[in-house]
Amino acid sequence: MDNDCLFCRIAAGEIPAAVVHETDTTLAFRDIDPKAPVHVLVIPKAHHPDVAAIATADPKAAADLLAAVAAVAEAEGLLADGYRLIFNSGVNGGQEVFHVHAHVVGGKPLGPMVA
Ligand code: DGP
Repeated sequence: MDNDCLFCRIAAGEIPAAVVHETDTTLAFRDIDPKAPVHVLVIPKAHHPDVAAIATADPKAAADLLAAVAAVAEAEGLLADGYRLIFNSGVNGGQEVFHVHAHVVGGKPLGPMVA
């Protein structure tokens, strides 16, 4: 755990969050500033800064993360109409919290992807 990392502290229960799904290795909670009716962040409990880092360091943790995304999408009722999965990566990607997280966004038509 990185004590200076916001999402490590949420994973440790030190900072409250609206948790919607949890496994031994992952945690999913609602984004504090939702951009759609459903906006859930899915994180590994272990600290990895971004998606490339987790894929390289621990492929099983990356697979667990995607399995948790699928479970959240099903639990939030997103499978029928679809949703968007976003990994903002690095400064140019708009990443603000450097603990890898998947944004699961849906509950309304999102239209085409824009950069
Ligand atoms: P990103 O730009 O991809 O690093 O997204 C970070 C997201 O984290 C952003 O959508 C807002 C969310 N966020 C920031 N601080 C908190 C917090 O304390 N609690 C929760 N639930 N979400 C947070």
